[in-house]
Amino acid sequence: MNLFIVDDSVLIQKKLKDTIEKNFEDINISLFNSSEELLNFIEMKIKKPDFIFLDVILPGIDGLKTCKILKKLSDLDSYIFIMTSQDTDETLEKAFKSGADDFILKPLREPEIIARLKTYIKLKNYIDKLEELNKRDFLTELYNKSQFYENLKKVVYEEDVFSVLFIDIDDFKQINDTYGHMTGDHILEELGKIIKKYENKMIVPFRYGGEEFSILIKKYDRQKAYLVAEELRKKIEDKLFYKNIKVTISGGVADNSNIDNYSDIIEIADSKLYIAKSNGKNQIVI
Ligand code: GH3
Ligand code: MG
Ligand code: MG
Ligand code: MG
Repeated sequence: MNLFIVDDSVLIQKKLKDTIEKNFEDINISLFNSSEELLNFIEMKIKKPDFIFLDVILPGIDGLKTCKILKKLSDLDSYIFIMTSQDTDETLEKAFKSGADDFILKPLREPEIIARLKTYIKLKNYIDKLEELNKRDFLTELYNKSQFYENLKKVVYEEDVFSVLFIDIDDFKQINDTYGHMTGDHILEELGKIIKKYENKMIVPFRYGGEEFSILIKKYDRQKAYLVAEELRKKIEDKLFYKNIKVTISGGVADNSNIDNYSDIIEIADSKLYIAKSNGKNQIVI
């Protein structure tokens, strides 16, 4: 976790840094003497602060104004502690109106800093966990459809070359009808696990819908993505699933050459999948 300290007193910076380092592991601390230094650093997007300890009286832009600026930045959701020796209702009110998450009086008291930071770290860990859960489908543990769209939109401007693979299980309705829905779910779970093994920095799979999956493959054009898809198709064809049931998949691959926007690539991959189905299933089409 990243923690930024902004104070014009080097002594206070040091004291706070020592206190935190003594009591917490895995917290990376950066020090700033002024709001300008902090804002410039944040603008460079090298590091994102999870916590900011922000002094009120500073040379140049004061802490309360800076707090307001920080809270308006959409890609920043840092927890901001306002620190001040001004023990008045007015400062307290101003601090919270500026968007501060907490208010700490100077001189700083070590047990107070530790206790408050501990609480917020716990809270942050819960929030991170919930956010991660919200991104995934609980049956297969793959990322869900909304994540597919978010990732796709990002990849469109971040990557020069990438591919999308659409996968649909063949005759899944028949599996449900023959063995029941519970067995169907079990098979989906097993198949999801096979697909999840591919998840890395370059390959990101999603549960697109019921028995449909999509996979984003960065840096690969459709010929290379086809090889990944074929390997996956064979792996599934060769596996005996729950109750020794055999399962096959069909897939369509598209890459970002000649597309105008992200929905084009979905349409192309989907149309290739349709061809794979009409050509007899258990195959990948590019
Ligand atoms: P095709 O080869 O043409 O894809 O045939 P299909 O039977 O797989 O076709 P279709 O896509 O129309 O049917 C999908 C079926 O998948 C229908 C639905 O009951 C089943 N299904 C979708 N989501 C789930 C799920 O979460 N669990 C289970 N058990 N079944 C699901
Ligand atoms: Mg000061
Ligand atoms: Mg389907
Ligand atoms: Mg199907």
